[in-house]
Amino acid sequence: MRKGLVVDREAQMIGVYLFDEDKTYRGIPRKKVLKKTKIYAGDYVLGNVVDPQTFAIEDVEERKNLLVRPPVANVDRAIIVVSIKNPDFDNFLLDNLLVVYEHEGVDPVIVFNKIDILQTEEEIKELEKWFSIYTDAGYDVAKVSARTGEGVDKIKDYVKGSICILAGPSGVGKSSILSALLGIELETREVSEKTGRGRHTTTGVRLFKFWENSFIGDAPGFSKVDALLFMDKKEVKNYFREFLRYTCKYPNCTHTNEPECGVKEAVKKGEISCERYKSYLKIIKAFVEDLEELCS
Ligand SMILES: Nc1nc2c(ncn2[C@@H]2O[C@H](COP(=O)(O)OP(=O)(O)OP(=O)(O)O)[C@@H](O)[C@H]2O)c(=O)[nH]1
Ligand SMILES: [Mg+2]
Ligand SMILES: [Zn+2]
Repeated sequence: MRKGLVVDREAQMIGVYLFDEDKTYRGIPRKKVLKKTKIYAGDYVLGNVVDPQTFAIEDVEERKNLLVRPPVANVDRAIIVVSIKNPDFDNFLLDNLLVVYEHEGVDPVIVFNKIDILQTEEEIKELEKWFSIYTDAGYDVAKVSARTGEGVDKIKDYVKGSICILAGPSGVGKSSILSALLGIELETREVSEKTGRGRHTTTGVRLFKFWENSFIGDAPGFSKVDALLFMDKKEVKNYFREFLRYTCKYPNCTHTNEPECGVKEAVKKGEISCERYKSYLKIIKAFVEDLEELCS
């Protein structure tokens, strides 16, 4: 049997890419396959070419992971696109997303798009503030404009040799970045003047071949993500990267009201940002008595 990658998945359509032929077939799953599992973009499938357009899918390989939004399997990296303005930056949404991706074993990269529309000193300061916060937390962060092309080249390096998806709120420019990367026009839409967000134009999932062994997928945006739908409260602390640098008196410390907590000490010293720490507390719905004092 031959191995292919599902690169197109929309409604009844399954596109299977065969590496050795550099060609995409229409995949038709055998009944026994459908009984076993659904088929997602990013799935590695085994089967045979049965005519010049058709690949009969006999089996689906075990997945490394399966993301829910977008529904893509075997994702190595996520490019999380956000903007400071139009739509406004939502750090709580970003922090939830980061936790979810770390939990799924996906390596996230943060891209601030639309830097071309930042004009006032205040807006630029805002960008620099969040840039430092996420860099200090241990993430790769890029400043980009899909419109002018600034910074787009840097993203190319992230995609190399991986299955990579663009994720983030609606209207931040995910499809525009993908168009800029690929040098083709994809469907984009205007951000609603009233709400700063808009209707989702991207439907279904498609992975575009970028280089040898590199695929990148676009997905519809969203306005809310709740990390607790993906894991237990107790696990969340493991997915705030910067927390892992510190040790606490109690190994199962939740970094809330325990004594001699290394994370809280780091917050107090300014080594961990209060914004990130507050997001953590908000995700796990915890209340810390001396928060004001820590973050003064
Ligand atoms: N000024 C400016 N506008 C941008 C930039 N990138 C995208 N836009 C505009 O922002 C709007 C939304 O862009 P999309 O690429 O459709 O955003 P998206 O994240 O794919 O949105 P969804 O598919 O709804 O999640 C469009 O009007 C784009 O032209 C940018 O770097 N600068
Ligand atoms: Mg889009
Ligand atoms: Zn602690």
